[in-house]
Amino acid sequence: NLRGYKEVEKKTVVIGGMFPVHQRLVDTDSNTTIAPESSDCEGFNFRTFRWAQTMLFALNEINNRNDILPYTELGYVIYDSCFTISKAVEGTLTFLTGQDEAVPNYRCGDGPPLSALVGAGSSDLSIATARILGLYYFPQMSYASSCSVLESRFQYPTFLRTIPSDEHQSVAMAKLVLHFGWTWVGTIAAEDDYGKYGIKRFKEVVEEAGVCISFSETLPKIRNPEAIERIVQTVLDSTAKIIVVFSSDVDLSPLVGELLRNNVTNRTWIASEAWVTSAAISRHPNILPVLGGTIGFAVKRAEIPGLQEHLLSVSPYNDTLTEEFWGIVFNCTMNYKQIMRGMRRCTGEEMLQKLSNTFTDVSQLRITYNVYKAVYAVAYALHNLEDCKDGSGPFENGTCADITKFEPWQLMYYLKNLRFTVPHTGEEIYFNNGDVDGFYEILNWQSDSEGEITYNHIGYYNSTAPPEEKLIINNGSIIWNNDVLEIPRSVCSERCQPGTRMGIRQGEPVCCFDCIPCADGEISNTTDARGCIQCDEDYWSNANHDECVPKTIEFLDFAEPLGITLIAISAFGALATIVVAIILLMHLNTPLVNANDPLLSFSLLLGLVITFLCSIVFLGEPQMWSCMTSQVALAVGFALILSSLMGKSALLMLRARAVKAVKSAVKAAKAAAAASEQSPDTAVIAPAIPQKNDIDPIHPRHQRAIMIVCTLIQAVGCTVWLILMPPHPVKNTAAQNIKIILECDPGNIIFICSIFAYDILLAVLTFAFAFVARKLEDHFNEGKSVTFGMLVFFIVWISFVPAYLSTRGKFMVAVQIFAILASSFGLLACVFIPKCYVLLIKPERNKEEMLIPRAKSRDT
Ligand code: TCR
Repeated sequence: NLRGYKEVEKKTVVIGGMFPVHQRLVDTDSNTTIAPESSDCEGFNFRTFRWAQTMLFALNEINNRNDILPYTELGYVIYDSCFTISKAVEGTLTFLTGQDEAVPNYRCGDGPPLSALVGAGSSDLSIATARILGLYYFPQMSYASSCSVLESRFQYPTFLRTIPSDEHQSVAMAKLVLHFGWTWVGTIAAEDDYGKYGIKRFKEVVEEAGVCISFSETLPKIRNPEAIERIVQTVLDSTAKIIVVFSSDVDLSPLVGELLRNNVTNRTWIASEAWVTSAAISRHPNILPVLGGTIGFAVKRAEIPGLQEHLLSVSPYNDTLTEEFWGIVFNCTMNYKQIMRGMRRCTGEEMLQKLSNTFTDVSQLRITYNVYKAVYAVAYALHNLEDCKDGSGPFENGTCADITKFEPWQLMYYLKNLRFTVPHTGEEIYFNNGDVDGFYEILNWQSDSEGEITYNHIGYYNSTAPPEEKLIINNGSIIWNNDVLEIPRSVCSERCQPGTRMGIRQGEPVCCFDCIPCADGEISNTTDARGCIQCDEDYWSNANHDECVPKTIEFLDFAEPLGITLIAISAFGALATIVVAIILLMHLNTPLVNANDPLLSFSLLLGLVITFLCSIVFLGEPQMWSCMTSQVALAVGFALILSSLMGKSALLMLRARAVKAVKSAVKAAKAAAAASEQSPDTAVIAPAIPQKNDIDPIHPRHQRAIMIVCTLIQAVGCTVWLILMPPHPVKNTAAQNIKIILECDPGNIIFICSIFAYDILLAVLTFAFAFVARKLEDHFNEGKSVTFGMLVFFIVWISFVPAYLSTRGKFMVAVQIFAILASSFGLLACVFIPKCYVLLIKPERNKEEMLIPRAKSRDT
């Protein structure tokens, strides 16, 4: 422990200091057979030793000034906390009690009053010491303990610090991550309060903003190569390109070594304040490919005039620490035991100036500056305390504290209400509930011409600024890892483009997702859409699924090739029918035309014309009128055709039966005649030979009545249908996704079914009649041709059903028209071609004789 206060005529006040000059305790066997001793420390740290020397420098400066504490000399006691809690606690107790063997709550002798403890370095140490010091309401002024838990004045009532709380730094880091749009980061924290609380707060803020943490690792405090290897493996395995490290340089160093060994490049490291300007990290040989491009937060930097001279002037004879320092720097010793063992002896004349060493490097005075500020804060508080005029003092009855014997809480009062400007830098310091404002410089690790790392200033974070101005970064001045200029990306899954939606992966963070294409009829028009939107009824998704496009409207148009063909065919059909009608008209008085009621032939032809023409009405965009006419015209047309045919075949059937009867009667008469010839005495009653009326049992009048009644029934049915539930055009959006099919809705399914069922009934009856008459040889075989025509009709409509059901959209209409045309053509051809053949080509057959039964009956 360094001690330096001399009893001069001036009053003396002692300031305590605690610095982690060594890095760790020497490993000792835990052996309880001998009395345990306080462990020794090892791992001399030049950086923290500079902090300790800065305290001495500041005290010197203050003691030499006449404006601060003119009547008081500042003494000091400095302890080495060795980065360990036990040493820090030990030092605190020693400091409080003044005993090397610390006895709590007891202080021997009347030494100069103790004022405050500057320090304890890292947060866990300060937390431990602050608890003890808090018991006595003893002020503690920390320069590096930034952990946010130390904000609590309830738990640490006398803790103050010149370093901003990590609350600010964690938020700043989170803002930085969000600023660059990274959503997939890894975190590494030291296994102490600094790392744990710092990362915890960082995670809270980023996760709230939707960033995911790829991995969270903890750096071991004590040597643990396996754990370090595991961390490196995690870093390598992870797809996160951004890694946030909250740790002191001492704890991070082993990991950096391992990263170098594994050549882990292509990552961007986000540094916390404790290692961002650490030479122990950045001066690793070949560090650039691994840690180049690192971005970190650093507290304010300052130039402290005279400090470098002070540092260079340390002499090995000052105290044990300087002696050890000297030995390490110059690789020599002053310990005679070691000299005996052959170590080089230090001359004391070695030149510090010649070395470039972290200790003498004053380019990054950040924590060092905090130490400087801390010492000044205590000094100014003491100054104010000394300066107090009795009667106007802050304490009871306006009393003041006495600088020679004041209570710690009295100094605490002055520290709390302190406001002063730091010499040389002009920065104004005050404590807001023990804390200072959060201000960080943002540094970027770039390489200089010699390949050494330089810390380039790229922006700053100011916690007191309005929200949007807190983080100011000059993106352009950043050089990323591998000398890349564009911002690295770190996402678990690439964004989902429009047309897809984010699909969660079970058991993985929300930032990791699959992009699932939207289903047909659904779209997403933003990136990273959570779900797809169903298109409206008349719309459908486009091929990319990023827009709803109107469905194409479909109907069988006149103008398209299929439509034209159908029109042509039906026109041809209608024309052919008319031609047939003309031929019949021209031969109106011939036996063939007259054999069966010619009027029925013409009504049949009229029906055919109607059906041929109505198929045209099926084409085109369905309208109210076209829907109504097409179906009705078809139904009535067929009714007309079928009832005409039925009228015809009814006659044929009856005639066939009559002919049969005549034949058998003639036969019987002949037999009777023969019998009477053989035995004339036997009276044989010859059966009566049938008369004309028997052979031609129905009059054309009846036939026409059949035709008219049957058609009328259909016409009435259709009229009722049209009045009650008329067919109407509809948009069919359900049948096909991408199209709206314009079609006719029958209005009422029962009506349309019964109307066509009626047609079917007529057809069946006609067929039955004709079938019975098919063998009638006379009559130009009309029975046969009607039978045949009806068969064609059935075949067409039976095959229509599956064809119709298996087509979609406008082709249904086409199928329907084909069926209409085919059946009409079938009937036209079967019924009328034989007739025309005879009329035009074989007129000689057009004789009465062809009507054998009639001729016969006339003969009789
Ligand atoms: N606060 C850390 C310790 C620490 C430190 C440093 C240690 C800080 N900065 C620089 C060594 C060097 C910031 C803590 O534990 O609170």
